[in-house]
Amino acid sequence: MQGRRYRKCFRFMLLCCTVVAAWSVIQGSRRRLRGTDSFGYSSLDGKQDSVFVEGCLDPTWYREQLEYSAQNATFVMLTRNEDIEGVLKSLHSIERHFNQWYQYPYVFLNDAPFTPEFVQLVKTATRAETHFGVLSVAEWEFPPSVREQSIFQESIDDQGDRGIMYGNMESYHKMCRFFAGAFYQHPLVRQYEWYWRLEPDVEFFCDLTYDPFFEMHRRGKKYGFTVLIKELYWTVPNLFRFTRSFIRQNNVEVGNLWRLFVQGYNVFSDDDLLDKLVNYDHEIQPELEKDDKIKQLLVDLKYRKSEELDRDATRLLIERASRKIPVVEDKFDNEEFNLCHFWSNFEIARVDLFSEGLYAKYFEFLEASGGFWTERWGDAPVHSLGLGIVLDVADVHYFRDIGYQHSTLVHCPINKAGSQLPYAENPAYSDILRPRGDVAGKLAGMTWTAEPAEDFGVGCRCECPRQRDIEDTDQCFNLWYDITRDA
Ligand SMILES: Nc1nc2c(ncn2[C@@H]2O[C@H](COP(=O)(O)OP(=O)(O)OP(=O)(O)O)[C@@H](O)[C@H]2O)c(=O)[nH]1
Ligand SMILES: *[C@@H]1O[C@H](CO)[C@@H](O)[C@H](O)[C@H]1NC(C)=O
Ligand SMILES: [Mg+2]
Repeated sequence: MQGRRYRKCFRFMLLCCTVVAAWSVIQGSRRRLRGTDSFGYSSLDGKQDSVFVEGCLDPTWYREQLEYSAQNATFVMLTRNEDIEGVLKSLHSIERHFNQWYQYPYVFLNDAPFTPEFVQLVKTATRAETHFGVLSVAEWEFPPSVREQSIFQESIDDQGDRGIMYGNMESYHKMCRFFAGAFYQHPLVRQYEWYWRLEPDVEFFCDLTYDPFFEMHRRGKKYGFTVLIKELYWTVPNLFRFTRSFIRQNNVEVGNLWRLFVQGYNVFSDDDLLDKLVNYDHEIQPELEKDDKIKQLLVDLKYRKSEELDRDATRLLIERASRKIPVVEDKFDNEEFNLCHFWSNFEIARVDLFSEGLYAKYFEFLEASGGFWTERWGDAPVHSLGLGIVLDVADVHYFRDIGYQHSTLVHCPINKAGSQLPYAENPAYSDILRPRGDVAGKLAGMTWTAEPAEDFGVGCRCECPRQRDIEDTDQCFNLWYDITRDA
């Protein structure tokens, strides 16, 4: 008897130790994943942009504030009937982490009619208003003048042969072209002032207890993002060439956000010749040294006899006179696209930013160039270059507090210490958030906070996957950091 009890107790202790050990390994590797050199440990707040709310608020209290007003805003998702599972997953995540408290409507768009089952399943996943739209042929298909050319199909097949990601999928080209242009003109989208773009199979990791549309409105922001990454070069080889032509032909003065998307070659703004000869920083010093010698030689020529002249400098002068201007293939007007772009599967933005004015004109120009089918221009780099044209840095907001995953990329912030509140479900929503027998639903209802909270954190009740944050893995983020520091 005694022995068995002892063994039982021992086994229990062993179990406890294992759990504790596993927990510390998890915590340790999480630390390593976001090492102290990680952006996660520093504030990114600056004059241009800062996190709207660090940590949690009580949404009921927030909505009762006098200055608060619900915005003329909607979620929008383009999707297919067969994506229903991923659609429900995204809906469940956004309802659980945000929309149970705010109930913004949804617009679902599709190039084919939604089935009654799709509509019915979506309606069981939210109490908010839902709209379902079918795209017209003009909105979805390339124009007949393009489709009827044999080069159209050949061009798309060729992109497949060259191994360009999604290059040989005609539907993917249509999708990108749609999101780049027609999306904003769609009557269901145009009935709103703001949209939040969603995709099937995305996940949110933190609670958003305030209203992002209202905060954007109140602070005069126009575009919000969560992920900034580099595009694959071979999807957009000529996008920047056409973008620069658009700028030149229309005498456009670009916004100061432009700097986020280009590598500039204007090294010597006060010396035309040097500027042509030098493209990269490491070339500056040697070129300046040569230039000094040549300048001195030109002075000496006037006052000295030829045998007194610096032979070395004479050689340099002759060399320069016969030197070709070094050409950088993708350089236009002294600039090159650095391939950085806001990842457009998540966007919170004003509809009129894209539906009107210069961006709409820019899209028409790109459409006429044929690049949506001769190449595989993504809507994301098109949006970003367009935004670079029309916006300043201060018009853009980084939703750093929104933990988000699409495909394999993750951004998930550290929780803000001292500003965490217990999760309180909207009682009217319990049946929607916890469908019977659904494990995900049960998990979503849990109230514990697994993440440690830290002073420099920004998140509210985030439960992050153990994966390196995109903030720390893509160099475009360094650029955002630098740009929001100054100017
Ligand atoms: N109705 C419809 N929707 C589409 C079609 N192609 C893509 N979409 C939707 O457009 C959005 C983006 O398409 P995805 O295929 O997910 O593209 P992606 O996000 O770049 O690629 P993944 O990394 O594979 O997710 C998703 O919301 C899709 O559901 C299509 O042919 N018809
Ligand atoms: C919402 O905004 C759209 C676009 O500006 C406008 O047409 C519509 O009347 C607005 N709706 C409400 C309820 O204010
Ligand atoms: Mg996707």
